[in-house]
Amino acid sequence: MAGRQPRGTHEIEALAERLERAQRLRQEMDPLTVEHADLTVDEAYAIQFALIMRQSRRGDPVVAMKAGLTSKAKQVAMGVDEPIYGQICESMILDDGETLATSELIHPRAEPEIAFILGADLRGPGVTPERVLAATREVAPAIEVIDSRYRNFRFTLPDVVADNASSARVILAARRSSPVGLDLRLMGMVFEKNGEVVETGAGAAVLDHPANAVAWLANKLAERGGFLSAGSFVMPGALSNAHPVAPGDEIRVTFDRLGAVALRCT
Ligand code: 0L1
Ligand code: MG
Repeated sequence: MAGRQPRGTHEIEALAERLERAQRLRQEMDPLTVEHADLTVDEAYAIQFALIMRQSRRGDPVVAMKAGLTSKAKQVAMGVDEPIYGQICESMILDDGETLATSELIHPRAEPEIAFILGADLRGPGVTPERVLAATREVAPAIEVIDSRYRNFRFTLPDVVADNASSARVILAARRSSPVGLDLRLMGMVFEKNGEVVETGAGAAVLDHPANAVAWLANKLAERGGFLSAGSFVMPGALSNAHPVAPGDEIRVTFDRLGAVALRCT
């Protein structure tokens, strides 16, 4: 950052507008860092917040949060050692059984997650995984549909942060379970695409325990004065790779003891 002032509101808004336009027109764009190689992660979060503020002003409020890049595989692929976060607006949520209209997105991919539904606020700093579990009312099988606005899903860390961590759609199973008595670290998962097993995994793929990802998120949000609120939910990150989805595809994710969640694509 030495040698220049942080980007001002005008430039942050202009960059958010570019991302918003790509999303609205379903058109891939070049990563922001092609033109702005010195974009910092802090500035990228400012762009993300500007993007989400535009959405909220149009009557689409933030109802949940996500952590991304929480698995070793994704961190190694991106060359980073810290997760990122993004925000989930009301319009991004699909009900259990609802179909995904892939024509609304650019190049969607589905990934398996365990959603945490909070019964109490989580305010950092100092949130521990134990506090996360105590504040969690229920957990549910979930699928996140990610959709980078960047060409060929290629980007640097600031790019993906600005692009709201590739958030696109989220589907939670109607069936919910209390986390009490469950070992989410050892929770086994089978991910099927069109009846074929394409991935298997366990909860430990997510920062060693998905509650670690929720704790990280609560503590990270505290840096900007934010927190995770009771009644909202958190997507802590994927247990495996994401897989592209196209019209006609059916995704099914089954967890030991938690049950299954399915997604049909048109
Ligand atoms: O939810 C995620 O882990 C996605 C984070 C962004 C990276 C990607 O689009 O794969
Ligand atoms: Mg995810």
